[in-house]
Parts: sequence; structure tokens; C-alpha cells
Amino acid sequence: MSTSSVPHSSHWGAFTAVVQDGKLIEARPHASDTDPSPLLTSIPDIVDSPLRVNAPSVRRSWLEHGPGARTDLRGAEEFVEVSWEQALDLVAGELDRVRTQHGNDAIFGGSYGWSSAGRFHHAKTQVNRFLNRIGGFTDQKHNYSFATGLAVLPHIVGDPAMVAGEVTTWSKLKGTCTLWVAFGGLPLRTAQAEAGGITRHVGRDNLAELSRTGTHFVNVSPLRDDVHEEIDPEWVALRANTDTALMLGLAHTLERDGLVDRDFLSRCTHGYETFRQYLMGESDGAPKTAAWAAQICDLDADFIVELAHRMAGNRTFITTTWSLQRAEYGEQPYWMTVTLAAMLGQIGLDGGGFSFGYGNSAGMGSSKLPFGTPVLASGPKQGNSWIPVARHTEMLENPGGEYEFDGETRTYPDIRLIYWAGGNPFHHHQDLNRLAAAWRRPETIVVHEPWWTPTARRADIVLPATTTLERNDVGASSRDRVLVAMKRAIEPVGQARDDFVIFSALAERLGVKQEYTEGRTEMEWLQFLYDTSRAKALAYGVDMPDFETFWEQGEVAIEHDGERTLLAGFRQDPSANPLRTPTGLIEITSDVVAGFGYDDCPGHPVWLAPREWAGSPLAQTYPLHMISNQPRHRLHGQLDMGRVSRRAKVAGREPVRLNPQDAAARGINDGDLVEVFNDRGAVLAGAVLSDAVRTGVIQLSTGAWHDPVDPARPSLDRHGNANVLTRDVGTSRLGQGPSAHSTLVDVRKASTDPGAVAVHQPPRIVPKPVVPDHQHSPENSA
Ligand SMILES: Nc1nc2c(c(=O)[nH]1)N[C@H]1C(S)=C(S)[C@@H](COP(=O)(O)OP(=O)(O)OC[C@H]3O[C@@H](n4cnc5c(=O)[nH]c(N)nc54)[C@H](O)[C@@H]3O)O[C@H]1N2
Ligand SMILES: Nc1nc2c(c(=O)[nH]1)N[C@H]1C(S)=C(S)[C@@H](COP(=O)(O)OP(=O)(O)OC[C@H]3O[C@@H](n4cnc5c(=O)[nH]c(N)nc54)[C@H](O)[C@@H]3O)O[C@H]1N2
Ligand SMILES: [Mo]
Repeated sequence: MSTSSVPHSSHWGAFTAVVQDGKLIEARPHASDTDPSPLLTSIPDIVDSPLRVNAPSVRRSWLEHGPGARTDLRGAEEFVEVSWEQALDLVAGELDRVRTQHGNDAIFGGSYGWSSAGRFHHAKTQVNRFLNRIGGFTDQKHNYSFATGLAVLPHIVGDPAMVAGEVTTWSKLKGTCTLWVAFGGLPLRTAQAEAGGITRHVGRDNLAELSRTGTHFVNVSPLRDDVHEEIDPEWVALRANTDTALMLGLAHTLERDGLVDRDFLSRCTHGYETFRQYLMGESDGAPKTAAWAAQICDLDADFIVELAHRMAGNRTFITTTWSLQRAEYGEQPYWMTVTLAAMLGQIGLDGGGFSFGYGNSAGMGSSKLPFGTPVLASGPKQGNSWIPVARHTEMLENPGGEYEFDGETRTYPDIRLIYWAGGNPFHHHQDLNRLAAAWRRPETIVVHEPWWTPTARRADIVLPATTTLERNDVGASSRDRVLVAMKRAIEPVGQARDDFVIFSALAERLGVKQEYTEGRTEMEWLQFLYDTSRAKALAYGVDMPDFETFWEQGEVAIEHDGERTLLAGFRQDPSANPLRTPTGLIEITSDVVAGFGYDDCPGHPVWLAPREWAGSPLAQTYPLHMISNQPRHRLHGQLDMGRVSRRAKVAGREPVRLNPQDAAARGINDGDLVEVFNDRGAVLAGAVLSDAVRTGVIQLSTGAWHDPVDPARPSLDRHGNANVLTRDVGTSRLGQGPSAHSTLVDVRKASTDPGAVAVHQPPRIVPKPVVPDHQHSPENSA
């Protein structure tokens, strides 16, 4: 028996990979992590799983009849295994055909998705890089996480970075912040993950210390456990999607009771007066009083008044999660967060002001490094074809169609080929039945995946990719400050190849191998990326050891003090440190946005009722607001077949949490098999009764692998994938972000059980005759 261990990393934490007789047996948390994620225990289950894609596989009709054949059978037909040579010839030939006949814009290669932690083998970067080398592709702009924040914040504060991790750091909150009002909570659930990996999960310890030293926490959320019990939070259980109304009610109280910081508003903001007229009802006849807000949010008006007074009387830090902008009109809670904080006048003071994204990622609250950690360049970008990330289905449905985005009128391209590596649209996109229909339109779909995910099953050609454990890489995130040498721990599983190796072979066939590889091997790339980062660090006076030392040590810590209070310099002297807005100030009213003339995102923050929420007419039919939040037991669709996720299933399905009152009204008991449904679809789930969920709301986390009873047409999903039910509509013409959190459903006891979840078994595959594939070894070590 031989045992070895090497350093490694994942989005949910760095670890030591313990290998026995060639098999990964344990992912042991990093020694310095005081709060490691239990998700690490799922890694050995998935690396060596029957769900691994064994060999290159082609959907039978596509193989026999070519591009466009029987696309209605995508997801329902068997796959035929082929040799690597044949698969690569097919993919290269098809890419060439499409770019020649239809132009490169006909290739949809944005390939949105988290891929895995290593920064060189990052699949989305690799596929974008490869497609740029062959002439370009249609890309996706922004991300599902905070697309709307990225679009709207430049108009308000001049900088999209304020949604991407530029926050007031933990150190600047301690000893100063006495009241922390958290819209959407501060979930440690989501703080398990950090893109690129993390060696220390610091959220729990920092929050505990703040709590001990006098910070009081207010959790504004339909879910009580969006802030963990240990810090004794106060729970404000508002109706989902009504935060903007609550913030307006608080703002009205501040204005009415003379608690607004006029000096700050006049020194640092633009357009307060126009907003004030709206707030007080002078421009529309409807004052946004605490009583007005109370009725929308289902809260007590006196409580709103009292909270407003407390916020004015304390050093108050307002945080808003990314989830709040993943809802219809998601621009508004963000704009209103900044406005409310501006009225309190504490922006730029330690312990006060606002920040976005606290709790939503493991390193949030640690300052970002000012220089880049190792990263592979996907550019230079060829062409200029792109869509806002979540307009994927609409693009396929409507080639040549016009849409608006952030002041521009744009046109959807005509897509013939979809290429995905490192993402899972049948996890991430809304309204999956609609997506499935749209996915019948392109002639060819190519997917690289380690596993038979729902997306791989809907492809024509599936190329098996290695996992990080099967290759060498560098794990890095600028909020962690530790670079991890992710060393190869095991041999490739089945015939899997690295994405880099696959694209190198395709690049060779298409005559751009040198441009793609730049003549470097895997280890030469790692050294090159490391050295590039090292040189940048040195410019900031940070001395990193050389690559050999880093690789030998297994990790390197980067010392850099980046404590900061968001907008402190601006507050001190707004004319010396102007924001990149047209006025240089915080724009409570934006003349630019007003000039777009969008009724779904006017020139200052407003309350706009989503089309699906507890107060809309549709609530008569579907009275429950569904929160499809990020899963505690997985990362999106990743690890769903691991032990942590499997253990959490109820009645063999994804758990759906509902309030005991809502359950009783429907005759539902804890553990029952239930059906969650609306006009877009229906899913089975296992009922969990909990008074941590407010009435009128259910929580069904994302990520249960889509498992339709009949993949060829809209049908019951056996497993509980929330995105069967979510609505696919842009947040507004301004942001065009995903709006999953604005979805109404109902729940009933399941009347039929179509059998166990099948998607955790591989699809039907006709194996390749066993002839050793001699072609494959030389290329695989390229
Ligand atoms: N209803 C609803 N939907 C949502 C959200 C929500 O809140 N509610 N949240 C949204 C958000 S914020 C996000 S970020 C998205 C996430 O959506 P995705 O990022 O698409 O989800 P993942 O499951 O992480 O997909 C990554 C895929 O890459 C594969 N992979 C990993 N490593 C490799 C590799 O080395 N090579 C290749 N070829 N593949 C690899 C994994 O197996 C996995 O299938 O979901 C969005 N969807
Ligand atoms: N374990 C784990 N961690 C993750 C991920 C994962 O998949 N698994 N995904 C990572 C990714 S890609 C991202 S982008 C971040 C996402 O971080 P977030 O976007 O913050 O995560 P969510 O879980 O969607 O939402 C957080 C909470 O917001 C609350 N909420 C939803 N709608 C409303 C509302 O209208 N009002 C109020 N007040 N609250 C509301 C919900 O109760 C929900 O639990 O998480 C990251 N962390
Ligand atoms: Mo995300």
C-alpha cells in the first residue's frame, strides 16, 4: 500500500490531497483554516465517480447524420463513444465549417461558469482564449452573480468594483460599527466559497469578534438563518423583493424627523432634491412613509420608524447581498442602499456607510490585492459580438432581434454552434424548459466536462476533461493572499484530457497551435504566470520567492496591508478625489440614466413592484415566493453527487423548506414528497418544515441536477431543480441581469412518484470497442 499527499485547492478551500494506491481518499483541510468547509469531504466521491465522462462521446443522430440532425432528441438520445482522433477531427471540422459559412459570431463561446480553482487550467478562460485564436466568438458580458450591480453602480458611484469586492474591510469595522443592517443577511453558507480557492475562512471569526465587541446585527431577509445564531441577530422577516420599499420607508422617516445629514448630501452627492420630492410624495402624490412601506413589506410601521432612528443614532454599516440584485428591478435596492447610506452621512467613516457582497464569498472583507494574482489571458479579443450574460435563451430565440442594454440598442447574433467548457447552463440559467427548447436551434453543441452534467447530456459532442486533481496548477484569489501549488495527485480518470491539451490539439488542426500554446508546456505556463504576478508584486514592494521555491514549498503567502474604508478619501475631499461619475459625486439622481428614458429604471431609485411577488395578481394563483438561493451543500451544480449533498436530500430529492403554517394549509408534513409548480414547470422535492422561513416564502436552493422525466419535452423534474420554475427576464433594460429571485410558485403533496432520480446515473452510452488508443498518449503530455 502506498500513500502520498500533495497540496491542492478548490473553490471551497485549500487542502492536502491524500492518495492511496492511486486513488484520492481524503481532502484534508488546510492547516491554517479555522472554519473549513465540510464540502471538502465530497471531493473523493466525485473524482472517482461513475458519472465521469469516460471517453469522447457523440450523440447518435449527430454522428450518423451530421450537424442539425434531430436536435429535438438532445438530452434524450444515446451517445456513441469515439476515439479522440475522430472527436477532435469532428470538432475542428465543425468549427471551421461554421466560421466559414456563418462567420465567427455564429459561435456562442462565452461559456459562462465557475470551472475550477486552478488559474491556468480555468476552463472558461481556456475556451475563450482558444476561440479568440480562431477568429473570435459571441461572448457573454458580466456574470450571473452581480451583473446588475456591474451595470448600475458606475452610474451611481462611478465604479463597478464596489460590487466585486471593494468593501470596507473587517479591520475598519471593529470597535467602530455599533449597528450592522444586513439586507439579505450575511450567510456563512455562501461564505464557504471563493473563486480560485481560499486557505482560511475568516467570516465566522470576524463576525464573532464584532459581536463580542459591541456590534448589533440586523438580518433583513425572508430567512432567519441568513445570519447565523451565534451572533444573536435581530430578524426582520420582510416579504421577498420588498427591500427597496423598506429602505424608502426608513429614508422617509429620516427626512420627516430631521435626521438627514444635509452637509454630506450637499458636499458629496448630486440630485438629492429630485429624489426627495419623490420620497415625500411631492412628485407623485404618494409619500413613501413608514406606514406605506410596512404594508408592502408586511412589517410593523412603528418598527420601521424605530429602526430608522436607531440607524441615525448609531455608527451604522449597511450591507446588501448580491442576491438582492438578482431579482426583477434589481438595480433599485442597490441604488437605494447607496442613497440611504448617503442620507445617514456616514459613507467614508470607519464602521459606517455601505458595502455590497459581505458574506457572499469567503474572502469578502479582506482587502483585495492591488496587483494581479496569476491569471491566464483569454484575449486579445477578436470581434465585438457579445450579449448581457443572462440573455442566453432570448438570443437563441430571436436572432437579429433588437434589445436595449444600458443606454444602447443592440442586436442578437445568429448562433449556429454552442461551445461550453467550465460552466453548466442547465444549472445556472432561468426557466430551463424554455432554455431546452432554445437549445434545439443551433446545429452543433460541444461541451467539455469531467462529469455527465445535465448540460453535457444536452450536447452533441462531449469531450471528457480532467479534474484539477489530474493536473498541475496554481490556486489563487486576491482576497486570500496565499498562492497554492496545486499538484497533480492522480492519473487522469478514463480517457480524460486537460482542456488545454484538447484545445492545443484543436488549435493544431486549425493552424493556430503556436498562437494558442505560445510554445509553452503546462509547467512552463505555470512558471510564466507566476513570474508575471511576481513582477507585478515587486512593483508594489512585495517580494515573492522564485517559482521553484514556491513549487517546492507548496504555497506562498503574500504580505500586503490593504485595510480600507470604502470612499474615505472621497468623503474627506470630494473635489480632490472625485468619483468617475459625470458630476464626480454620488449620483442619487443620474441625468444619464434619466436620459435613457427607461420606465423600468428611471433616473433615481424608486419602488417598482416586480411582476412576480406576494403583491402581484399572479399571487392569487401562485401564492408562494420562491427563494432559489445558493446551496449550502454544494457549489452550484458541482458536488451534487458528493456525500454532503446526497445526505441533505429528503425523500431522495432536493429539500424545499417551507413555513409550518403554509405546509399545514396544504396538508404537507415534514419529509413528504411534494411538487413545486407554476406555469413554467413542475419539480419534485422533499418537504422540510421550518419556522426559519417566513410565511408566503419557500426556499429551494439551486443545483439539484435537472432530471426531467422526458428530456425531449417540458415535463416533471424528478429532482427539484429550482431553475425549472424561475422566470427568465432581464432585471431591466439598464442591467439586463438575471432575475431568478422574483418567482412565484405553489406547492402540493405529490400525487405520483415517477421513480427515483436518474440523473445521478450516466446516460445511455454505446461503448467504443476496446482497442487501445495509441494516438492519445503523446498529445496528452503536450
Ligand atoms: N435560480 C437561480 N439560479 C442561479 C443563481 C441563483 O441565485 N438562483 N445564481 C447564479 C450564479 S450567481 C451563478 S455564479 C451561476 C453558477 O453557474 P455555473 O458556474 O455554471 O455552475 P457550476 O456548477 O459551478 O458549473 C461549473 C461547471 O464546470 C465544470 N468544471 C469544473 N472544472 C472543470 C474543468 O477543469 N474543465 C471543464 N471542462 N469543466 C470543468 C463543473 O463540472 C461544472 O459542471 O448560477 C446562477 N444561477
Ligand atoms: N455553499 C455555496 N456557497 C456559495 C455558492 C454556492 O453555490 N454554494 N455560490 C457562490 C456564488 S457564485 C455567489 S454569486 C454567491 C452568492 O451570494 P448571494 O447572492 O448573497 O447568495 P444567495 O444564496 O442567492 O442569497 C442570499 C440570501 O438572500 C436572501 N434573499 C433573496 N431574496 C431576497 C430579497 O428579496 N430580500 C432580502 N432581504 N433577502 C433576499 C435569501 O434568503 C438568500 O438566502 O455565493 C457564493 N457562495
Ligand atoms: Mo455567482
